[in-house]
Amino acid sequence: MKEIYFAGSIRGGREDVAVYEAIINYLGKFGKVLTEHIGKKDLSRAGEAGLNDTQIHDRDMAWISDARTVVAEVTQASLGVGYELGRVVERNLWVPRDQRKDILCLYRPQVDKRLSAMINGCPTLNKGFYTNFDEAKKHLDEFFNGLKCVE
Ligand code: 6K6
Repeated sequence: MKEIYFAGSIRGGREDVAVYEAIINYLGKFGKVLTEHIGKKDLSRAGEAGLNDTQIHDRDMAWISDARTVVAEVTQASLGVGYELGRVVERNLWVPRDQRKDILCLYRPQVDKRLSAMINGCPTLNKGFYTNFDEAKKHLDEFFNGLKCVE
């Protein structure tokens, strides 16, 4: 089964954790989600027990490397999510086409949380704007059905 790296805000703010949980559950249709903990309500801004920041960084980068796709919910701005997306976009520039990771950024347009130009303006990031969960699911269906090889 193909692996999916889901990215969502942690220290950037946990206001959207219920949205992350719903997306992660739906992603189970398409593959194994490596980062289910991001949708857990008991994962607060405070921290994940037992791992220091270096261990978290190195583990997450290894998971990104393993993943076939990256799906990010980017409505709640997060330095960590932006960093992860930047690392994958950069990596895609240097690897053969068949090793590139497809990336989808889901965003709920809001006047007080405008999407960063660095995400919205990046041509190799797919963007899915949505206002309700049915629309998010439609973006996910289109994204995964459009991949050349999904198991
Ligand atoms: C849990 C709660 C607070 O700190 C933790 C442990 N930290 C993390 N655990 C797992 N992934 C993390 C952690 N901190 C950042 N990340 C990765 O960066 C996740 O994959 C998220 O996609 C992203 C969130 O970054 P911030 O800047 O919002 O924390």
